[in-house]
Amino acid sequence: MSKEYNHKKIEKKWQKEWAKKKIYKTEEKEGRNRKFYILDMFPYPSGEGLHVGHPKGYIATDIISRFHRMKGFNVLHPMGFDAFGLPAENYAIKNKVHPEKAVKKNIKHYKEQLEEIGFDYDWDREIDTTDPTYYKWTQWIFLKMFEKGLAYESHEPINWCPVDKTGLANEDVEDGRCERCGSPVEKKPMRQWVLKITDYADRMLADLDKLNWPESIKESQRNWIGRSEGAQIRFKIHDSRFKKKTGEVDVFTTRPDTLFGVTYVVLAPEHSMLKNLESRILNVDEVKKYQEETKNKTEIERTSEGKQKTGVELKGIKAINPVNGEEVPVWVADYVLVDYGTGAVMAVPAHDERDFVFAKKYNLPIKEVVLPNIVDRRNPPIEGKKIVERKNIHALVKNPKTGEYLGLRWKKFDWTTFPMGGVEEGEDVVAAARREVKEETGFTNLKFIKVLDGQVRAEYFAAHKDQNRVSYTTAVLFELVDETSVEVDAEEKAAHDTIWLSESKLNYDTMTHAEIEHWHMKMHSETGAFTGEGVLVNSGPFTGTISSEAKRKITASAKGEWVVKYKLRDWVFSRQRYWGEPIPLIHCERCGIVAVPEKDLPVELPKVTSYEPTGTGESPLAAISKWVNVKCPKCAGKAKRETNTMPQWAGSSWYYLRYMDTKNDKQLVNSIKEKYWAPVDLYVGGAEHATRHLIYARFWHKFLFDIGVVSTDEPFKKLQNVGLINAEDGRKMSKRWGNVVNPTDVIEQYGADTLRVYEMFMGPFDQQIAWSTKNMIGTRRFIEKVWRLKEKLKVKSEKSKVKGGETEPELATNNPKLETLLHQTIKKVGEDIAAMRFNTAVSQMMILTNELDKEEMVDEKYFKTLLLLLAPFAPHVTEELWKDMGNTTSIHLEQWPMFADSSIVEKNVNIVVQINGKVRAAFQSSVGAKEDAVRKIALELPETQKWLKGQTIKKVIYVQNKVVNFVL
Ligand code: ANZ
Ligand code: ZN
Repeated sequence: MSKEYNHKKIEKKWQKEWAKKKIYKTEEKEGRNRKFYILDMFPYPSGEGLHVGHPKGYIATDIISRFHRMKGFNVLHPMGFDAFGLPAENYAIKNKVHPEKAVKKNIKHYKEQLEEIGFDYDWDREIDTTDPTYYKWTQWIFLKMFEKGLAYESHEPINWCPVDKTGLANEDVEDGRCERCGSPVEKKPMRQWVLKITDYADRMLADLDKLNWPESIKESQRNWIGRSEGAQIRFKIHDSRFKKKTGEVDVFTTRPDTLFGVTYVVLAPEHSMLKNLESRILNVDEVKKYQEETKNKTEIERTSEGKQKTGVELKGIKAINPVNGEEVPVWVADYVLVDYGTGAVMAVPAHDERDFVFAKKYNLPIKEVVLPNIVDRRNPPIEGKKIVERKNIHALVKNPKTGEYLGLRWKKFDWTTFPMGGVEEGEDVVAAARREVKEETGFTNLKFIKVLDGQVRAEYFAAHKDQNRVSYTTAVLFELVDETSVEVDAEEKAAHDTIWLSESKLNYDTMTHAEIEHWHMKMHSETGAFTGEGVLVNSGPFTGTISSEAKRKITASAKGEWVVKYKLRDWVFSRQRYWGEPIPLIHCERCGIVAVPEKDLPVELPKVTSYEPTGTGESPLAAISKWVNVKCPKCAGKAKRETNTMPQWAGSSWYYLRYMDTKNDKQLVNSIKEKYWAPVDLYVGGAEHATRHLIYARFWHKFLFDIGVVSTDEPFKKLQNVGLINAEDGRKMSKRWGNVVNPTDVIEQYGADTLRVYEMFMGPFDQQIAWSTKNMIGTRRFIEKVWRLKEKLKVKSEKSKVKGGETEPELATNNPKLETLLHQTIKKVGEDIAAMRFNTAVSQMMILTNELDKEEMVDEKYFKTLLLLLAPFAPHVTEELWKDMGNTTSIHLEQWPMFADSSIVEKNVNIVVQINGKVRAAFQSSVGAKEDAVRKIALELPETQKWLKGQTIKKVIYVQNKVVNFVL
């Protein structure tokens, strides 16, 4: 064995050896409680191959997989390729190769790149979603859905990408743009197949609670499913010339408590009712023109915030508010979407932002019916005291020179207030505010700025009057022009002093008014709508009721219905492209739509020479008459195949099941095998799949559960996200920026083990971090140090032999400190792997290595343990050293070391790394670690290196168990 660490020799050799001996071959065993199914999101084999960011997640799962195997688990850790869909097809078109060929080549390249990294995949279980023996089952699932009525044909307008020339699902659209190519999405009516995912909305939402997934992903799914509870309320529609009912329209509202504040009703431009009203709308041409204009707008143009809202009033048409019989105008406006709720809204500009903006633009009335209701926390109402209602003003007078506000400091009470007081009968609020300022402070030269929209209702105990007050307060904003003032009368003077308050003092700690927080927010907000809940005013018999109560009561009174709506839309499932699974249906002239019989699956994608998209709404398959024309399976009459294909997401919606039983041609998965492996114990992948793949897979899985194919109702028990690796320049790695680092190059120069350990050591696993070749070299040094430890092992033991025990060499075993450190390390590395804190596991192994390195000679036991702990991270070098110690079987099939009773294991402490006294990093170390050990680790941390770059350390201050501070 060579003395120098030569990764090139070692790594290739062991990869071959492992493959030859099939040491990672997985089979079901007895005793299911020791199974562990760990899964990576399988890659889309693009033409560009992997960059160093891609394998980060795979390295993590590989470590966990190896760790579980060493702990005695039967591990399933498979890999495959997701190869249907647009990227492969576009690549093929661009490079003028058939997608099938391109995909084969790309998969081969990907697999080579993955193999170089030394993963423990059982390649006998590899899958490829474009393989007919695989997609036979994708088609089979579709047929089952069709059978159960969950796949239906529709002609609704859908999202259409003009560049990719295909229809898209809502999940493929991001901020109104095609998720693939970034073009603005259009609406296009076309024939399509749709999957009824909405039937599963409630279960998909409820079951999120039982998943061990990152909270952020669960929250994205909740928002995507978008459950809203509210009321469906029916408005009668009148032809205003005849005051006669001509129809009715349902609106969906989450705020039926605002029903008395409705000042108009809006229909979406696509609302079906408009057709029926045509003959009665006086300005029908204008309305039709508007509908046409809407069609040409993209989704972003219609809905993005801050966009000008547009609309047209339906002249001659009125809606009747069911709760009070009030007649309100009806508008058509594109800020109302046809496919949400009922496609119509009751507009309440006082309490809804969009309605407010619209009402301001078109001069529609704004009627306030809900007031914020504040119960004064410091002076809450006292039970049993008299309740007195008051109408108040608060005068907010700003001195523009200083930015300060006029206040009163009360003498008898611990109060700080604005000038304030009651509004007299018939007095206008602005006049009342001027009067109070003059009476209380003497100032008379005020410039009126504005009345803050909306009153505030407040409940408090007024100590000076010994009564409970319910006040309705309006705030009036002024600017002080100059200090012109009149004499303040003696009584007022005795009550308070005039003071000036900086804006930072306008809060409930300084001010007595509980309303202040609301004023402060209002002073800086653009809109006037109060969108919160509160207490009802101007609402007939419901005035004084709080929103939460009023919602149900008003719904009942208006004969409305309490309903649940979802934002989730059914899954538009057909693509007008070539490279996808054919949808296994046949259109028969006589029998209609007929399923392809199960025995005829798979319906293979025909080999073609022209596969470019047509853009006509037809798939390229439609042109292949030999393939299209078939006999009807039912009546043997003339029939045609469905020519749309499935979306890219189809094959990945169930692939994790196929790994359990890849070769089965009778069943999607054998149920004994399924029961053995399911569910996936840990799934690792990118957060970008939160509302696409992870939604679709849960939907299909629940369906398969319902029809008895799988035994669990959720596919992935635990999910973990990978933080991206950015390029050294901090940007995303991309061919476009020319900043891509290819793992093949890194492996060639530094080795796969270095790549693996470095990617895990870079920082917390789920966080984004930039690549640094320099830091990676630090990791390589660590591996070299481990390599050199073997010298201490051999040379020393030889020496001791020669010397014949004359002077007993000091063996590390006799070192109790080291003994403790060893057990701490076993414990920590195991716990950290399980919790995916790989970076701290590595730093702990570095500490142990550094300590061992200080010894003159190292007991085999220590070295052996270090190798076992390091094996999941650096499988090649550990295997080589293991063999070198005389072992004949693979280290990867060994048992994970045990640590001694926790009583001898000291606790770890968190060491903070400071640079010039500023905290820059932290890591875990054992209690009582010596300065040089701690300093070494601290210096190797990527964060520290970043801050020290090129500078000299003048001094190191170490506070044991706490801080290491580098002074520059
Ligand atoms: C009256 C109202 C008053 C509303 C108020 C809000 C505040 P979420 O929570 O997202 O479900 N809405 C209903 N259907 C709509 C559609 N097709 N297009 C655009 N907007 C629609 O939102 C429900 C609220 O969004 C509904 O409640 C409705 O406005 C609006 F002070 O009704 B609301
Ligand atoms: Zn037929």
